[in-house]
Amino acid sequence: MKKLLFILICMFISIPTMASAHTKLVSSNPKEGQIVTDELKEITLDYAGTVEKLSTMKVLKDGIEVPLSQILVQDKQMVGTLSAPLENGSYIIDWNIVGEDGHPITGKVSFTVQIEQMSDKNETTSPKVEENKQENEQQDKIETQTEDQTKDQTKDQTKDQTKDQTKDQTKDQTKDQTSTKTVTTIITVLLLAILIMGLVVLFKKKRK
Ligand SMILES: [Cu+2]
Repeated sequence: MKKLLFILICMFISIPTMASAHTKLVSSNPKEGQIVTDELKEITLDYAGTVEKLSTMKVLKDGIEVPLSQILVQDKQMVGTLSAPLENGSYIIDWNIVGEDGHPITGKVSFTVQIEQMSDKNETTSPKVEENKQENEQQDKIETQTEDQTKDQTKDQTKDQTKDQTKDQTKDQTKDQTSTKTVTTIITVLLLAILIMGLVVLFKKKRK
């Protein structure tokens, strides 16, 4: 009987440890919401615990997969090598891992690539004829306006996407945490009941 009690107490102590052993994403390159201004060759995801070899990641631009030439999983890190440098635009890293405890976990990291193109600057060289100058100036104005509009749009889109994703992630995390809490509570209540029953049986035996 004492042995049983001992086992029950041990189980109680081990519950919180079981619930907290979840393999989370600790950091990444690029980070969530980052605006990348240099040529990007690799995507790095760092986790709180060891990641299984089955783990994988996808890079998406407007929902279309961007090819990765290699995905390397080592210890707590997953590195994806891009087959070509990324064009300017908004991207999403869609990762899918199997953690230390065997739990499959998914998540997303969104980022933007905004590399300044040198060719745009070279276009604004002074023309020789005055007539051409005026025409060019007008064109430049139009171009600048269009650029500004595009920039604004991209900013707005990125903001919206980031907001949505943050919301989704928070929801997922909250769900996950809630379900873990519920399971823990149920187990605790059950074990408490068993413990009380065990104690009752123990006392009855002692009285005899
Ligand atoms: Cu887990």
